[in-house]
Amino acid sequence: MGKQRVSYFYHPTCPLFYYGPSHPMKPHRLKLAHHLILAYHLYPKMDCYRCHPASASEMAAFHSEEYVNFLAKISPDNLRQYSGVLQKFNAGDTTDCPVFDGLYEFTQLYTGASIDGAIQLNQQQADICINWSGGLHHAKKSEASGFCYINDIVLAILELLKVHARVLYIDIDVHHGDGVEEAFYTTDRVMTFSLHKYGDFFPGTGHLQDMGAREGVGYSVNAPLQTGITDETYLEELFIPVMDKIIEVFNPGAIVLQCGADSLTGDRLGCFNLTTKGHAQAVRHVQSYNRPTLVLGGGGYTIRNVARCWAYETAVLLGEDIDNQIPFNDYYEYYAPDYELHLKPDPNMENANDSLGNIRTELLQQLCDLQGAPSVQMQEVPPPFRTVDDEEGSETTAVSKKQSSAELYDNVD
Ligand code: V1D
Ligand code: CA
Repeated sequence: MGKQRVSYFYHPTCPLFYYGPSHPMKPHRLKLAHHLILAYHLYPKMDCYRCHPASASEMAAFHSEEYVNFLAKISPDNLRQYSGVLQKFNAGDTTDCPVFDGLYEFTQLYTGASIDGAIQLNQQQADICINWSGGLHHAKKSEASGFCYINDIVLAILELLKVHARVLYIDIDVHHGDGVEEAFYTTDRVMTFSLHKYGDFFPGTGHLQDMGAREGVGYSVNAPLQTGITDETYLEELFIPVMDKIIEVFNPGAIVLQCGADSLTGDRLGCFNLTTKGHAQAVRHVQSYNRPTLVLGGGGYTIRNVARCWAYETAVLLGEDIDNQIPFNDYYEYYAPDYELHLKPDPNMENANDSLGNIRTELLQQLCDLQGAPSVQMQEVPPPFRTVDDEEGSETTAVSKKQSSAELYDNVD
């Protein structure tokens, strides 16, 4: 496989938003990751862009107008006037989704970057697009959920579907990718594959038997896992065999990979025992299929490890070897005491996954059953027709600004 062209989307304002002092979601982690990427000299090896802010009408391709208007208007200063709708839209201090200063602008930036990435893939300007600020997989059509407000993933997949007959979504965040699954539950044009902790864990969905409905039966793939899963079990017993079968039977034209880093060992909210190398091996394996791929962030609450993970995965996607010693950068002290890139598994954590063979067998059977279904067109089919409306819509409005190397040096924030 030759080197793939990688585009990287980063907006310097995105890390500045603040969910609040006791909230585990810290957009500041994006700045740590970006500074590691700069310090490892990865930026000259990719095309770097500042995204456009997504507009309300772009968001309304999936979300209800009423919900988008609410997000655009709500602020910490006018919260009291909105007490009724706050509950309806699951936002505010009593929920996981606080209303903080600049909330709407934050959603515009992380969403704009995912849409820009999808457009670049559609136009074959890049083979891989990276947006570590995206991947907010819990947001619903008219509801915030689990720290997520706008579902940038659903919007990016809708963009990819303008060109590709089938899109595969993969979710390695420790939480179930419920918002994306729900959005495409009844279609055979999007397959969703989520691996997640299941049982007494947010959001509570993602049972092995949840396979899709109507046209979409068999196209939702769920791997419910238990605490303490290790690299070897995750990859060899489940991720690789199931992924290989998905590619064989579904043959997607494009892939969206959500790389939530809360599946790493030592995460503040997560409970898996994956290392940076194991997490990145999943990314490398997806890359080996050589399809246009949008790579997104997601959860991740031990922020020094999130930065380690996403910087390393950027290097992996670029085909670059990087040193285990963290290079000096503005946030060097975060990486004390070892100042190393890679995480070691926790030797004291028990791996409670003893029936992965059964889960693997059931999922492989679910995928085999798709091969037998007479109505399914798995061969390469021409992409659906693009309408004039499509051409006039997102493609002309969504423009990301390419960053020169000099700008990146001068303005690393
Ligand atoms: F610990 C907290 C402190 C303050 C505010 C929220 C939390 C917290 C931790 N875990 N909230 C959660 C999860 N919510 C519940 C609630 C109890 N029920 C009423 C709901 O257990 C939400 C976890 C969200 C995970 C988000 C994500 O990592 O999947 C993500 N992916 O992309 C972006 C975020
Ligand atoms: Ca997941």
